[in-house]
Amino acid sequence: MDQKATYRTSVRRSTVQVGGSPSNMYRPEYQVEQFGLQASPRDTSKIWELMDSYQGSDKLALQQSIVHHVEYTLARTRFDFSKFHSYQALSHSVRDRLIEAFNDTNLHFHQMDAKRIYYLSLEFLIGRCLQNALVNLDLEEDYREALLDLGYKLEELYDEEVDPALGNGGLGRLAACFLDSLATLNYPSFGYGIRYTYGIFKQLIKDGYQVESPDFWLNHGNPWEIERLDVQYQIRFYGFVKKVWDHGVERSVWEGGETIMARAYDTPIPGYNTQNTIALRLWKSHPASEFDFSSFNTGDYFKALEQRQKAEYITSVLYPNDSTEAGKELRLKQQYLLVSASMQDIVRRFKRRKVLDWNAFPSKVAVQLNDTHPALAIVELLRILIDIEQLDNMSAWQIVTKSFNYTNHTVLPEALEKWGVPLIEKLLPRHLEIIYLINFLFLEKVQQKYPNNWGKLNSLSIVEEEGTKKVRMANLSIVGSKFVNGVAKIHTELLKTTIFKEFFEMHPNKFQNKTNGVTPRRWVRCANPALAALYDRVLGSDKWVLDMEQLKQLESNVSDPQFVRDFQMIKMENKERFVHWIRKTCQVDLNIDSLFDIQVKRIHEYKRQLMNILYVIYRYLMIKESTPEERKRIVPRSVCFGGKAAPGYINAKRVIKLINSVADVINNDHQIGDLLKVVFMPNYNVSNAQIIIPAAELSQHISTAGTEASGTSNMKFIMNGCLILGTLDGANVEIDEAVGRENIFIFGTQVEDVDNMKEKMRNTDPHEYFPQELLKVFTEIDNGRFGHNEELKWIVDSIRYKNDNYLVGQDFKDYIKAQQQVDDLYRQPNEWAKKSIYNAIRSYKFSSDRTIQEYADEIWQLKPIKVPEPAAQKHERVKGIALSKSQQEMAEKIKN
Ligand code: NBG
Repeated sequence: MDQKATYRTSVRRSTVQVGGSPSNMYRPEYQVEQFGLQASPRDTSKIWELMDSYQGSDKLALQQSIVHHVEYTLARTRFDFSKFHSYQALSHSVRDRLIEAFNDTNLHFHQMDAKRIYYLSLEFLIGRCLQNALVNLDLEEDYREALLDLGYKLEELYDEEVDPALGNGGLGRLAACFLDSLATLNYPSFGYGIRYTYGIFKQLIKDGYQVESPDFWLNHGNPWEIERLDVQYQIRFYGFVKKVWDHGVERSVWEGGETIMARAYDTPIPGYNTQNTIALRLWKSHPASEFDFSSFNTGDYFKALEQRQKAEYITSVLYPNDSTEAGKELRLKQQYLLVSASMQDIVRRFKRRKVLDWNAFPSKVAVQLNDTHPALAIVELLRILIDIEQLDNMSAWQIVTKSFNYTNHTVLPEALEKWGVPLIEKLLPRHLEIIYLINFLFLEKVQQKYPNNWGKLNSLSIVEEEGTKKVRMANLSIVGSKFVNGVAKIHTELLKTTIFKEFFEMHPNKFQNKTNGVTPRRWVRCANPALAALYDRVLGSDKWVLDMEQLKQLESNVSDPQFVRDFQMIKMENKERFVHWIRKTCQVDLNIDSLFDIQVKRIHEYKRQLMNILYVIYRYLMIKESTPEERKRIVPRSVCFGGKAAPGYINAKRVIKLINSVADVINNDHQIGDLLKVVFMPNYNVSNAQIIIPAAELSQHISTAGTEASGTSNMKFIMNGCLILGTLDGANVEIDEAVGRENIFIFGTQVEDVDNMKEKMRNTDPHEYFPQELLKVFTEIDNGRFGHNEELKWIVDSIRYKNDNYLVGQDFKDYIKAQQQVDDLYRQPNEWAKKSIYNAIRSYKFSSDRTIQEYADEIWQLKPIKVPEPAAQKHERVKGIALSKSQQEMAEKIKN
């Protein structure tokens, strides 16, 4: 079993070279001249020779490398190192191997003068790195064995890693899945983001309330990043624009204000089963100079230090996307820092080409804007091209609009970014001028197409004129981009028919759909190793990890009772792991035979966690009223919630309180026993998602139709063999198509009826509008059944008087019906298992490999470039592009 998809394992494992010394696998050879670099006056042949092979991967080599780091990196003695130190030493050892592949990749892309895609995002929710790196490098087994001899279990060390949480939710996690697929599919690419000192806050639950505490994830160092002291760019804020005449042309010079530095920190992102290892480059702000000498000389030492701190403050904290971030100067500074440093880096890389031809820029650079947060990159590139590189306005604009693309992730009007003109004018005066220039050029076109149509001009304009003038970042992004995409079919349709209707009418070909996806490496292979092993065994190899469509072959296995039993066993083991974790983190004992029903995602009114908990109350009341005979037929349930509420989002925080209050009552009601349990799992993040998702049997994705752009956890759940209870919203629509209506529980108002239903809700007496089942639940809450707490009443009030904008009341009856179908099916374990399996093996469309392939073909026009694999013989190693025909053949032979 376990035949590997490529020769890689055999190459790595055949490197039996005793000692921590280099293996006998050779690295590709590149010549300095090929880089257009100055040949060094020194003879570098010795250095090349010393660096021409890889580190060994046999057991002894791995052990030696671990203990090497214990002593020389961590400076611990053999008597004095803990589990955490072992994790650190192990990580450094893995990092060494990552860096080899990373350096080879960078050299190779450079040498091939590859077109690259740059993914700009204010958030990257990458989660833990160790296991992912081991799996992608195919070294998990080797390290597991190596560690056993040293007295450590690999899995225990995984738990020592802090979870880098540099994102809020779906948008940041999507960016992380995309990087994994970009590396795996050998696409030349970079992720650019911010190295926040504090990630998303840690969520604690005290007395049922959410309490936020800072996430200082760097407390114990971060072995996965490489600090690039030599990659720094100056970033300017404030100041003024000076106009100068230069050979009869008026030029703008942005001067004065403050400058700081952005410094690069690279995290290597390895592909699966390939040498290709790309960079996630995160920027951290630093003071421009070590000291403000003027204050220093006047004796104001502390003022000088204060300046330093002010600069560092810019990248200190990730904003937890809520209303409080709107209009915040610091947030705008973060956005500008990211885009300015990244665009300077991209331009520098482009200028290293032998011949400088700006028109070639779009054939070498594609930039993807992850939502509008990095939209200023459009303006920044224009500034660089016009003010610094001295291109004329029109040529610069041509280059920019061929290089950028924009992904929209929401249709909720309150989430569309706008920045006040006065703030931009103060912080980025030159950029405001350029925005006006872009708008002028664009509105001229609008005027040509729709003469004197003020309505059109008004809604298409980048600048909103009503009240305080604002810059509409979505409009800027659309105007400055070649392509605009939504993240699921239904979402893209809504973009075209609602919020971006007028843009779509003007430029129909600009709009595309790219349904989201998730990486099967992290979400199946790492999170659910037993399921992965079952696939390997039945399919005869692990090729499915790279080509999820292979899972189609398993359709016929669904009628094989042994296969179904294997699947059930795996689910049971994952449930056990989960029960254990819940006991530890929530002090609740779950009934392993109950249906594990899970809703994990940010808490938001549109996601309707409220509807879920109101149903739980309804179910509780039903159990209480049932006769002993009826009880026997009740399906036991464990309903688990997880997710953070933005600190300023009062209604969301109240929902958390309600869930906890209900849990308190139900879990302590002896009459209920094991029939119903409710848990709120604190601090939902990537690493606990890896425990939660594989254990789920039912997962809820129940947003009001038309509100959830896509959702991505729905994809992770089905990949792990879980049924969905959901509305026809976001990617659920495509999941429904993929798995078949008989394998999913769909309910609720459909998107085309939502407006009518809202209208009906506003025009109907609440006593008629809300079904009896729900009114009964309201009464229990009002009466203090879950505590005499005003806030619980306010939650009910938030929807009770014609404010039910997310249609909880409208959909409740249908939801109860769907829940009954869930129970009916769960009473037939075999049927349940089969349907779960169909979900898993029909989930292939939702691999982020498929998504990235579509972006590459249809948006970026990007070709994969595979980094040469290690060569077994010195003379066989790949010599970059200078390869002769016979060498190429040789290289091919090694590959096959
Ligand atoms: C979120 C949507 C999700 C979607 C992710 C990733 C934002 C602004 N949007 O539905 O709410 O799955 O983006 O596309 O975070």
